[in-house]
Amino acid sequence: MGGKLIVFEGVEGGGKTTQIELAKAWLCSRLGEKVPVVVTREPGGTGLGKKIRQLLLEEEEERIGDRAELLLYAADRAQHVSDFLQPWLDKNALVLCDRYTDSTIAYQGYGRGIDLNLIRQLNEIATGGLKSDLTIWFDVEVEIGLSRAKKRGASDRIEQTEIAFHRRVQQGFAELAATSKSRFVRVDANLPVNQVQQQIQLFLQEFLFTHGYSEISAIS
Ligand code: T5A
Repeated sequence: MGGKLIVFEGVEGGGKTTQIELAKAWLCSRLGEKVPVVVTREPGGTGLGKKIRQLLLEEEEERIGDRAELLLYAADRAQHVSDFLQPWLDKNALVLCDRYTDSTIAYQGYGRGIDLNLIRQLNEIATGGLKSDLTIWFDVEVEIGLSRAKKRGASDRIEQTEIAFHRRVQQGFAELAATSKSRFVRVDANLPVNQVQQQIQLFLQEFLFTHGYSEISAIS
């Protein structure tokens, strides 16, 4: 069957971190121990990645230039693919990943204005061509997402960027969803946690069925 990469994407505060854990628990309850289910994130899914994450998100006196930022995300991803994602996929795991290549298109491309083709090439280099099998897009209004993130605690470097930037990022995800319909699904992330969770479970149920996991579990 091979492992599968399921990515959670969207603007700040959409609820990805909350829902990825709920999705893991639900998948484990459906699949038992026969299929490993692992959770990871970008940036920061490896030891090197944790150091890169710190560089990217902590507020420093020296401003990180847009291209330097792009390359740091790419370095994090290259390490993540080779040391975490691919090894788990080779073990036939379901890998749930908080952000992946589409975040770079949306944030560094639509948000910062870096050429989209250049980013696609860089994504290709960093991933060696590894693509998500399913991308769940958390479509939340920018203001709602930012206020949730703010309530949670101190904002990081990117959350502090002006609102127009976050609107461009949102536009990026909307365009990606419209042009990559075969792997993108949209959840209405403005809704309460349990309703977002229900939408995700329906998509995951369909995904498991389509990819032959129904033979492993009690999925009907
Ligand atoms: N980035 C990343 C790039 O610019 N380029 C890239 O290539 C990549 C990979 C990562 C930053 O890096 C940028 C994007 C980001 O700015 P991060 O800390 O991982 O930083 O940021 P996020 O992924 O945005 O994580 P957040 O924690 O901010 O948002 P989440 O995970 O979407 O939301 P979550 O679950 O933490 O929820 C936030 C708060 O809202 C509550 C939660 O309890 C929590 O308090 N909440 C809800 N409240 C009401 N209703 C709901 N439905 C709720 N769901 C959650």
